[in-house]
Amino acid sequence: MRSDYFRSAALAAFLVSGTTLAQADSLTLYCAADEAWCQQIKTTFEEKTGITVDMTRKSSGETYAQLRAEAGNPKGDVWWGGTGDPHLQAAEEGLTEEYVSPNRGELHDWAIKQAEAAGNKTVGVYSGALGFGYNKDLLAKNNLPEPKCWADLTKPEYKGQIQMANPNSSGTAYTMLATMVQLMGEDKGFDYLKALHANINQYTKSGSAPIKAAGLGETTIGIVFMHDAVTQTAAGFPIVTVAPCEGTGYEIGSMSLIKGARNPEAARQFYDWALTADMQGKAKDVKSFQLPSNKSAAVSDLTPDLSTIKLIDYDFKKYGSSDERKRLLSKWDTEVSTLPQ
Ligand code: S7P
Repeated sequence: MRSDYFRSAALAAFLVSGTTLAQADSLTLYCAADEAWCQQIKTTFEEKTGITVDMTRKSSGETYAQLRAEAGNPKGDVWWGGTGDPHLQAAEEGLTEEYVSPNRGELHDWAIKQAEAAGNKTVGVYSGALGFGYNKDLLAKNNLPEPKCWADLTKPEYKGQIQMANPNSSGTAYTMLATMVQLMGEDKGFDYLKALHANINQYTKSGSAPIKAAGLGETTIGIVFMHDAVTQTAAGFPIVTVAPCEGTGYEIGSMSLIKGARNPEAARQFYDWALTADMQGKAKDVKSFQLPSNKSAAVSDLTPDLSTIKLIDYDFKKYGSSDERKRLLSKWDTEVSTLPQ
């Protein structure tokens, strides 16, 4: 009798709202970090809460494009990880939801600043510096000098030896593009990217793919986040990580709640948990060596020490703005990617 009553009430609510009833026990997660870390997060959250997580791993730029495409009928609940710039762009375009977690006080200032720059529509979950890595065996075999600086990568001896991702799909590669513009000024930065293009053997979709390829001996050098190069060394590949001598940019890997989410309660539960020291401290177990945003999270000895790296004052607000990101990507498409090699 009672259960009949609840069934009819649920049916009436369904008919009135005209929408599918949300299942409180499920969550759709868009994850833009490394596959192993995304899997760990899915499994750990499921075990902890009993909530089933439908997780899709895509690169940062691709995830942003998916949110835009689904804006009229959102399918995801939370976007976790990936570089901060596209999260900021999504916030500006109203694709994500404002939220201040009760756990926010546990975070480093840089993670909170990222949230404030976006009217609390995103938050920093980790950080890491851009750089490159090389396969020391291949370098020796090809009789190449050790590259130490960004400038070295445009030298003719490295022709066909370097891989990076496409900045349209990859947050890592967009960080590279925005870094060169900030480090050298726009004209010189684009001159640099054009000269580098002559040495690139492939633009990959995912940001960490170039250093995985270097580990396997398919390319000598990969332009990636330094922590992604360290992952390959930790996995036993002959990879050396380089912090470029001129200085470099960095990311604030971020997390955002998707506007119009079907499971908003589960999404907030995930969000709060993803800011805890316990959750963030587990990254190193799957060889993800970013710096966690929770001040008390365990940090691996292998995590690159950002205080010893010459970092530029990366302007996240400007380079994560919708107009600037679109402008730079379209300029790269027309002026760099179309050049002959
Ligand atoms: O998990 C490693 C990592 O480098 O991947 C993220 C990256 O943006 C996702 O890959 P794409 O470059 O393909 O977008 C970084 O946030 C993260 O540190």
